[in-house]
Amino acid sequence: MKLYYSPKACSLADHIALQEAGAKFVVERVNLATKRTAAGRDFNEINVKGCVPVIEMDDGAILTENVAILDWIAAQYPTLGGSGEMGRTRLIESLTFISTELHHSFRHLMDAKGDAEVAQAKAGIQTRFHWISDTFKGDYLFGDHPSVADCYLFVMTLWAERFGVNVPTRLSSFRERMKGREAVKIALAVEAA
Ligand SMILES: N[C@@H](CCC(=O)N[C@@H](CS)C(=O)NCC(=O)O)C(=O)O
Repeated sequence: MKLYYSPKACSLADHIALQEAGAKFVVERVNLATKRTAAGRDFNEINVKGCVPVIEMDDGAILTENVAILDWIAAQYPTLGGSGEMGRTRLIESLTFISTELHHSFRHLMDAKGDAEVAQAKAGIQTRFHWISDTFKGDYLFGDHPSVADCYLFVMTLWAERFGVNVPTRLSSFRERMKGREAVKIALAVEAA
């Protein structure tokens, strides 16, 4: 299995989740500006949408979209899923919120022009971080161990740090807790290399 990624992009969530799972996989870096992979392939031929993450299965099948990839990883490695009777549904609920509300809101911030637009975009992101922080069931979204949704949320909190967006204390503690995890350290080191 191969994960196509771009350093510190949203694909870091999938990278961390695969590390947390102990999955057997390789990674290949994508230059999103040139749409070339490290091996020199045209990335648009791998994913016509031109964006990471992409998982290439051993049989050549291609899987795209964070929500689908992270849900697939949780299905293979159930300790990374949601817990309880509604576990899968709660997981999809969190993944969808992170994708469509948080991840998407960062696009508004990146596109914002002028102080007023930047302040408005940051306020929108902060509101969404507050909403999701109120759903925590413990140190992580679903209790005392991380799920694939925590991996995705962690990347959003890293982006918050990078773009100067304040997050609630529960989420800054979560960010530091995640940074201390071996899987996170490995994924970050691989992407920094
Ligand atoms: N709908 C996709 C969006 C993924 C996405 O936004 N990827 C960004 C990096 S975080 C990307 O590859 N953008 C293409 C580009 O910058 O050219 C998903 O949720 O997986």
